[in-house]
Amino acid sequence: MLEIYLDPCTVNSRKVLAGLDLLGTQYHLNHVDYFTGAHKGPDYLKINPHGTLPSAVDGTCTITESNAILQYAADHSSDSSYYPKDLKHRALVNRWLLWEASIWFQSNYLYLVEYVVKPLLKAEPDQSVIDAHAPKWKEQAAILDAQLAKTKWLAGDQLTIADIAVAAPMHPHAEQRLPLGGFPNLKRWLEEGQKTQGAVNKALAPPTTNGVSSDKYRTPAQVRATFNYTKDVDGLTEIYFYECDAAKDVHEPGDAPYEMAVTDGWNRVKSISVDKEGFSLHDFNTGYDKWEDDEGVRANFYPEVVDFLKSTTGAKRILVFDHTIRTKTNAAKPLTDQKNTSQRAPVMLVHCDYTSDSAPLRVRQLLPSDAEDLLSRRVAFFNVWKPIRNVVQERPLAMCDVTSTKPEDFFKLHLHYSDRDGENHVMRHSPEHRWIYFPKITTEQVILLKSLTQKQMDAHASWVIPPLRIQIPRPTRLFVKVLRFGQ
Ligand SMILES: N[C@@H](CCC(=O)N[C@@H](CS)C(=O)NCC(=O)O)C(=O)O
Repeated sequence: MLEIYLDPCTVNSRKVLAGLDLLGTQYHLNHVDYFTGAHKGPDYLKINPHGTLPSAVDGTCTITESNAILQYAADHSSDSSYYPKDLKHRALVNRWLLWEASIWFQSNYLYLVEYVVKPLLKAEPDQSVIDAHAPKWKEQAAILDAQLAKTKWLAGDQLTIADIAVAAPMHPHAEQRLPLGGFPNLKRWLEEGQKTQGAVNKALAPPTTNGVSSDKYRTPAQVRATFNYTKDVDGLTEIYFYECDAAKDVHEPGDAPYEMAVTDGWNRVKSISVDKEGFSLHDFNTGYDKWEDDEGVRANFYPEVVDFLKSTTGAKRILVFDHTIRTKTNAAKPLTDQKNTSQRAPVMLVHCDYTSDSAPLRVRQLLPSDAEDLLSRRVAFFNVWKPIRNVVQERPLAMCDVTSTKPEDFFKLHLHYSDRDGENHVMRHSPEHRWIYFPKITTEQVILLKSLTQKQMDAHASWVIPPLRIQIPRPTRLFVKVLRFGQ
C-alpha cells in the first residue's frame, strides 16, 4: 500500500489527493501539518530531505515531487487512459506536467502569496508585485486557453493527470484573484475539473462524527468556500424582479466574491445560540410531507413550527407568515416570475432578510391593528431552515457569527417588484467575518436564524461545496419566515 504524506491545505498535496482518487489508487494517508512546520521536522526530513509536501513511499521506493507521484500511481493504475501508454500521447501529458512544475505553479503561487497568504498573516498585498507579474501570467494563460479551445482537456478529449496537475495551483482562483477574464476556455475547463476534487473535500472534512479529531496532525475542521459579498459603491444597490428600462443600468448585489474559511459548527453545537451568534441548531421532526401543496403547508405544517418555536424560544406569540422551498432544480424558474414565491433556487448571496426600516413595515402589513402595540415591545424575525427530503450535501447554509460583524458591514439592497418595493441587507467583505455551517444536517434537524430584532442583524448565505464524489439525490429544504413577539 502506498503511504502518502501531505497536508490537504497545500496546493501540491491537493493535487496528489485528486490524482490518486481519479486513478483509483489505494493509499494510506499521513497528515503532516504544514502550519506547525512538521514538514521541516527531523522525522519528515528522513522521508523527504527537501522538506516539501507531498511525498509517497511504496516499500523501499520514496517519491518526492507531486507530479512524479502522479506518474508513479498512474503507471500502476489499471486504467491507462489518465497517463496514456502511447509515447506520443504520453509526451503531450509530460509536456504539461513539466511546464506546471517549472513555470505555472510559481506563477500562480505569487497570486496566492499576495492575496491569500499575506492577508491571513495580516500583511498588505504588494500590488506592484502582481502588476509586474500579471503580463507573464496572462501570456501563459493564453497558451492554456488556446489549447483548451482546441481540445476538451489538455492532452486531448480524455482527462489526464496533466489536467489534475495544471489546475491544482488555480483552484482557489477567486481568493487568488487570478485574472481569468478573457480566458473562457480556461474557465470552462476549471469548472469541469471541479468534479475531480472529491477526495480533496473529503480530506478537509471533519474526521469523526463527534467532531473530535482523531489525528494529531489534522488542522481544525474547516473548509473554504466562495461567498458572494457586495461592493459598497456610491449610489444604490438594486434588483428588479421585472423587466423595465430602469433595470438596465443598476448596481446589482453579489459582485464581490471572496473565498473564506467556513468552520464546522457541530463541535460546539450546544453552545451556539440565536441570542449570541444569531443562529442555532435544533432537532425537529415532522410527519408532514406534501411540500408542493402551499395551502397544505400553511394549514398543517405552520402550526408545528409555532409549537416548535414556542418551546425553543419561550415566546408567547408567534406568527408564521411565509415559506419557500429552495432546491437547485428550481434554478430554471426565472427570478422575474413574481407569482412563484414558494418554489425557488438556493440564494447564493450573503444577505440578511430585513432592515430596520422594512421590518416594522412588515409588522404593520401583517398585523395592522396590533402593530403599534407590538412594535413598542420586542419583535424578532426568524427564519427556520429545514432539509425536507435528504441530508444536505450540497449548497448548505452558512451563517456569519453576528459577533464577528460590525453594523457598518451591512448596507441596503433595494428590491423592486412590479407592485411594491422592499429591502434586504447585503454585506461588504471583512476578513473578520467568521462563517459557520453544519455539514450534513438531516431532515430531523432545523437551523433557526434570527434575521432581525430591533437591535441585531445576522447574515446568511448558501454556498457551494464543490460536488462530492458520491452523488446524493438532490437535497431540498424549506425556509419558513416567522415573527416572534416579545414577552
Ligand atoms: N515541486 C514540488 C513542490 C512542493 C512544494 O513546494 N510544496 C510546498 C507546499 S504546496 C511546500 O512543502 N513548501 C515548503 C517549502 O518549500 O519549504 C512538488 O510538486 O511536490
